[in-house]
Amino acid sequence: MKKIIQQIFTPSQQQDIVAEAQRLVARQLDAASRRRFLRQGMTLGGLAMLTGCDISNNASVEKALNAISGQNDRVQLWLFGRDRLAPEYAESMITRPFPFNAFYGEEDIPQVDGETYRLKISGKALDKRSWSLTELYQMAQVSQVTRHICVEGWSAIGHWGGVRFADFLRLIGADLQAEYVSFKCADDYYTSIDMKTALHPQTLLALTYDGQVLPPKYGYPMRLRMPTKLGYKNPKHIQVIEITNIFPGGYWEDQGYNWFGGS
Ligand SMILES: Nc1nc2c(c(=O)[nH]1)N[C@H]1C(S)=C(S)[C@@H](COP(=O)(O)O)O[C@H]1N2
Ligand SMILES: [Mo]
Repeated sequence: MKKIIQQIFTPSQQQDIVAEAQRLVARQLDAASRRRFLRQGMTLGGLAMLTGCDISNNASVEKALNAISGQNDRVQLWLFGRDRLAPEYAESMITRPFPFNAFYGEEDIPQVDGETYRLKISGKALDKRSWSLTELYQMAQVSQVTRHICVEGWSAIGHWGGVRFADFLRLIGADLQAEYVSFKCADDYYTSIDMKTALHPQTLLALTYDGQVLPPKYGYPMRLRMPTKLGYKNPKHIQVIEITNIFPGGYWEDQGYNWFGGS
C-alpha cells in the first residue's frame, strides 16, 4: 500500500492530504483531544487506519476524506486541484489485459459502424459541423500512459492516444466560458465535465488504445480519456458533444455518485 501511495502522490502532496485531514478531524474533537491529536505525527497510512479505509489509490483517499468531511467541495477542489498534471507511467507498467467495465456485460458492447459514424456537436459552439472518423484521425495526435481509477475498487494503467480535447474545442469555436461539456453515448450512457477539466492538457478524445484503433470494449470509435477524473467520468462510444450552461448530470452521477469525480 505504501508503495502505491508513493506512486500516486509526491511527498509534499502526501503531507498536504494528511494536514488537511488532520484539520478536518480536529474540528470534530473537543479541545483536549484536539491538542493530543494534533501533536501526533500522522501518515497517509495512519489516516487510512483512522478512517477504516484502504487508502491505496485516489478513489479511496476521496472516500476516506469524505468519511471525515462529507461531500466537501473545498476538499475536492484542493485534493483534485484541476491544474495539476496526473502522473504518467512507463509503457512497461501498463496493466495487461486492461479491464473492461460498463453498466452491462461484454456481450452487450455497442457495435458502432466507423464508416457511417458522425460525431455531432451541439450547444455553444460556432461550428456545429459533424465529424467523420477520418477527419478526427487527421488531427494532431498525442498519447499518454496513465492510471484509470474505477470506484468499484480497481485501478489500471493504460495507454491511450488521440486528439487533445482543448485543441478540438478551440477548432470548433466552442464557448470556452461555458460551464459544462456533456457527452451522449451509443449505449445511452451520458456524463458531463466542467470546462476547466475539458481544457486540461491530459484530457483526450481517445481514438486508439495501446497503438491500435480503439477496440469496441474500450469505446470504439471514440471515448474521452481524463486521468484527472474517475472512470465513470470517461465516456466511451461518444456520439454527441454539447457545450452548455445547463447542468447535464450523468448516468451514475444522477444515481448519487459525486459529480466532480476527481481522481
Ligand atoms: N458509454 C459508456 N462509457 C462508460 C461506461 C459505460 O457503461 N458506458 N462506464 C464507465 C466506467 S464506470 C468505467 S470504470 C470506464 C471503464 O472503461 P474501460 O472499459 O476502458 O476500462 O468506462 C466508463 N465509461
Ligand atoms: Mo467505473
